[in-house]
Amino acid sequence: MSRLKLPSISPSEITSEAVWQSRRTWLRHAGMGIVAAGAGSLAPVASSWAQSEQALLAATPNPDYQLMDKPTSEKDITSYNNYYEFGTGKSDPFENAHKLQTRPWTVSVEGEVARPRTFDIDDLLKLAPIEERVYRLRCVEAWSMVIPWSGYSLSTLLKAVEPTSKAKFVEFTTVVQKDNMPGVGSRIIDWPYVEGLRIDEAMHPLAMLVLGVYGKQLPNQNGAPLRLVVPWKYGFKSGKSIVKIRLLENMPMTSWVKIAPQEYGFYANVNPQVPHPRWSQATERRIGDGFFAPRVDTLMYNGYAEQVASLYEGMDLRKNY
Ligand SMILES: Nc1nc2c(c(=O)[nH]1)N[C@H]1C(S)=C(S)[C@@H](COP(=O)(O)O)O[C@H]1N2
Ligand SMILES: [Mo]
Repeated sequence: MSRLKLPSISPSEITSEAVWQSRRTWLRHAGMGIVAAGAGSLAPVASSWAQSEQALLAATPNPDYQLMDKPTSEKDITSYNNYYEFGTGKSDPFENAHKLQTRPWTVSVEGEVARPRTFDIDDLLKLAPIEERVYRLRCVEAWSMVIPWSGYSLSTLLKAVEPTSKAKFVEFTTVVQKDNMPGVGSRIIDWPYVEGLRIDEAMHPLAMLVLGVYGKQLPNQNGAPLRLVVPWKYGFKSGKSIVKIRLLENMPMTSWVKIAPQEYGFYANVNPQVPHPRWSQATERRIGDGFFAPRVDTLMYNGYAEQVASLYEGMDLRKNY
């Protein structure tokens, strides 16, 4: 009888996505009530995308932030991106972001706070335990992904600087490195890319300061070394490679509102009932599902209504889009 021959896989061939998937299986067996997605496939990756060489970032899965949705592959998450500083094509960030300098890196937190402070990225990596949370990401262009982010609530950082009673809004400014960013020569955006939140949105536990993805530090194209992720809003609210956070009394002007205020609002909450002036927001294309896969219904607040709807009680969501 011939012996059963298992394919031997060298450590360099094991994608961290596969490692991540086996950890999910372990979690399920450990009885944490999480349904892991089907076993990670070890399908060969396209030659243009190899296992990324990001440093590992240990993160503990937070059982309060998991999803039944199948996670998007690490390959898709790191090669299909919006990061206009590196070009407007979906593969431009993957192709061009290697030039971004992510060390040394500081984030200045200032404005209406009792204790303004400049944090070094290494301080931010240690400010709170790093959690893994699986969130949906819904781009305003009507595609979406399911992403296992690593980080902690933005509120942890904001509390550390003690917002004053005048702090009603938070402004996020992202990095400009002219020599390293081929996209900033174009005039589409008046760089730097600036985004903002109301203070109660910023303090909501779902709003996340993200330092990693799939158990590794963030790849540059995903916003290294740190970014924001606000899962109930369209993806453009989640600024990448943040260098400055300002707490303000008044609503800040933000990049997309400046470009086209009739198309992009300050709130930008995911809302299938309010179409973009040029396309419907009722459904979305899940990246990785294949070209012929049916579109997915877009959920109110991207599926986070139970957690965030109360923030917008009494607001006209057609006006405050
Ligand atoms: N600095 C900066 N941040 C940005 C963008 C950008 O062009 N520049 N694009 C936004 C948009 S439109 C989306 S959908 C998300 C995409 O994040 P991902 O590429 O990690 O999926 O990043 C957001 N953050
Ligand atoms: Mo987007």
